[in-house]
Amino acid sequence: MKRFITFEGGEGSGKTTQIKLAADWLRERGIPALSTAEPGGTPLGRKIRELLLNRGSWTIGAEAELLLFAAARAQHVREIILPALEAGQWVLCDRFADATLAYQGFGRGLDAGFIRTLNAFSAQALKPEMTLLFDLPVEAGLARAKKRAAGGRPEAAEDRFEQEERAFHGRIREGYLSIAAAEPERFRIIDGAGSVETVHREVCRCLEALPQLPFLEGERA
Ligand code: Z5A
Repeated sequence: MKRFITFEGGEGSGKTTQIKLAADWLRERGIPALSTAEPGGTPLGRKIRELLLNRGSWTIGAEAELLLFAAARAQHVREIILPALEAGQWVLCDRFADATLAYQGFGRGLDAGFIRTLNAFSAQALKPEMTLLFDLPVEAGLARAKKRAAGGRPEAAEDRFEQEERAFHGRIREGYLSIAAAEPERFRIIDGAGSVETVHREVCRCLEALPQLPFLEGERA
């Protein structure tokens, strides 16, 4: 069975922290897990990421932004995700197609129908088996991101998305919750406000609940 699990949420919701812990947790149980992220994951994706997060000075319109995320995803799916799934690895992905609907659809106001079509095209119709949505009030997420940016490392400086107004981030949060409500069988909504350990335990519970986990048989015995 192919295991493709995505981690989604607004700014500072803790996805990146949790995906690393989840991948380690799986590997400790003998499950080959690949952890990857969008935009990025491939050399082309990393170039596109630099353009998109743009801590420089050029302008990117909403339409160009959408197409750049789609291009990064198309390469990521072809070069990394599908081969890993074919090789029997579990793939954990930090953001995927739902992010495009949340950010470019709900956030930027681009047409949701077109985004869904473009998402299916760029992902070769691949859909996650399960999506963990880390939900956190906007202010709390932005405060975490600001604290990280204040750390002084250039790569942690605020990016184009973090510099957006609060209302933009509010639309993203509501957008994610409505995408999740439309597909309750795929989504698990996790309260991102708890401690790293509490949230990790919740993630493990979601992974353990997946059917036919070989390691669970051993742990229960
Ligand atoms: N984007 C898009 O518009 N369309 C698309 O199709 C795709 C993406 C795929 C990518 O930015 C941007 O691209 C993203 C959406 C857009 N922008 N935004 N916003 P990115 O990859 O650089 O960043 P990100 O995906 O937004 O992640 P993030 O800002 O790094 O946040 P995170 O992954 O959710 O959280 P984190 O890195 O795990 O934690 C953030 C900080 O909080 C960090 O200092 C942690 O130590 C701390 N943290 C984490 N968990 C906790 C808990 N539980 N308590 C306290 N502190 C915590």
